[in-house]
Amino acid sequence: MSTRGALIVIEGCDCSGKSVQCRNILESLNNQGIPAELIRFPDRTTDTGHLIDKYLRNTADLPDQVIHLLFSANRWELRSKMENLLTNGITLVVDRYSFSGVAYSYAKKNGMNLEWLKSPERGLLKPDLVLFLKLEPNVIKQRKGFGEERYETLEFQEAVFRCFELLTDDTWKIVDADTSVDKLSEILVSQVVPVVDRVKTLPLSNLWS
Ligand code: DGP
Ligand code: NA
Ligand code: NA
Repeated sequence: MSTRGALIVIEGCDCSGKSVQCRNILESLNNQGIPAELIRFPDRTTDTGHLIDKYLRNTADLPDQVIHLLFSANRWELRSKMENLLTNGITLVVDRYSFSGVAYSYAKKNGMNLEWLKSPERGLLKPDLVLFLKLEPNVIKQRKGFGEERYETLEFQEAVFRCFELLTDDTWKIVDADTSVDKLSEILVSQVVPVVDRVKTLPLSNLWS
């Protein structure tokens, strides 16, 4: 019988170390003979991704509702590719997902409610595990590169952090990210491997449905 891969999502505020950790997790899984691939949202290489990239670098402006739907569309563009990889036994390590989608938009506090914000995400694949890298916005603020893009202010990151907390469920693990890169990678990998094993014969399901 063929078995599926696991859908592993890494979430966190800006500069919480997600991208480095995603690469380390991937390398570690591959070293252990677990086939895995990296996916990152937003995917700035697609047509929607180009516009999202301009928005984030402040060279394009869009209404909050429009950018919300574009980020979501950017995830929908990859849905079938992700499903194919997973059903072919490939584990996916995903750098940000629908939780960033809802948290970053909700943090704008402009009247878009949680139900409205979640709605375009419904039907995307449900992660088997969400690893949330928890780091105080005050620590994040000191990190290299912070402040370069649209959302990177202390106040906004604090709001995003509180919005993420509203989205936690039993697939989430909150991990203290204020530790060395290697130690953190070790902790994350130790969370991922049992999940890869556990979900092998479970069906895929949809997020928030
Ligand atoms: P990153 O490349 O991971 O630093 O993400 C770029 C920025 O985009 C970061 O500030 C988080 C934000 N972001 C990621 N996904 C979404 C989303 O779906 N909606 C909104 N509004 N922002 C997002
Ligand atoms: Na960023
Ligand atoms: Na980043």
